[in-house]
Amino acid sequence: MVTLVMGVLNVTPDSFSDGGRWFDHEAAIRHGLDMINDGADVVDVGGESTRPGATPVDEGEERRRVIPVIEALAPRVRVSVDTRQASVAEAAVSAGATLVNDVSATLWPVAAAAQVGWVAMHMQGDPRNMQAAPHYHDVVTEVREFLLRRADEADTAGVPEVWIDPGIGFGKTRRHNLLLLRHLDVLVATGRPVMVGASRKSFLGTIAAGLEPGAQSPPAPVEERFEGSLASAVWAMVQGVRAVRVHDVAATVHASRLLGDNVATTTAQGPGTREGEAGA
Ligand code: PMM
Repeated sequence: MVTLVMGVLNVTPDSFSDGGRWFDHEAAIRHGLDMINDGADVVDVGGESTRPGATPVDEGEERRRVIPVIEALAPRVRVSVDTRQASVAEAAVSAGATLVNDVSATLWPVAAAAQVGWVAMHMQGDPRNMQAAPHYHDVVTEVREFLLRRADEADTAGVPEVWIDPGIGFGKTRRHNLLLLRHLDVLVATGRPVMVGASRKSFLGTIAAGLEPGAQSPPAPVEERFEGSLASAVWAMVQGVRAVRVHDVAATVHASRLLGDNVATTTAQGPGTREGEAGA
């Protein structure tokens, strides 16, 4: 199965990964169209930065940022709205979004009322304080239990499509992030469709910079996190994750098609078959 690729479109002045670049509506729409050309299955439009330490945005301002962009892109591609605010999610659905990507994992009633999909993401704390001192006894089990509880509530409320996402970087140390990535199979085994977003996150910068775990030196800048982002996405695809949320759409779509075709070929011909290698 080909993993879906969700392209990130932050219409914000301050996101860690691309803050300010797509803040102007015209530029945001152009970037969305580029991601569609690059093969994005979904474009995720967000108007509030959730980077560590970010302060919340007024709901009216958040709506002003995202709605014109959603209206322009929704006729061309599936659009999700990345928000923690019910009123923003409702307005986004009216503008054409069919998926509520919810880092607060609280908006399932909105998705149920509008009969659209919902992504429940795990976060410990909130963006203002989440990286202060993340703590778990067993991060994989705790994240799994939390997501399953929320997903069950969404089912009961009648949400037609429920995704779970471990929330890489949201109240997690580098070790927590790496454990969650290593054990993605635990989430996949729940039978729920799993989404993962590791793209350009800070822990990849610490690895790119060759830092020891817990070192206080600054991580490598986002421009140096591409390899780690693509490697994480490919790993997630191999584990059976159904969607990856990424900034570098073209490369990730390429990888997804490669793996999807490869799996289809081995399944059709049986494992170990080398026939047709020189062919199409
Ligand atoms: N990460 C960010 C924002 N929204 N949504 C989901 N479902 N999963 C994520 O990992 C996620 C998200 C933060 O990253 P950004 O600033 O690059 O958008």
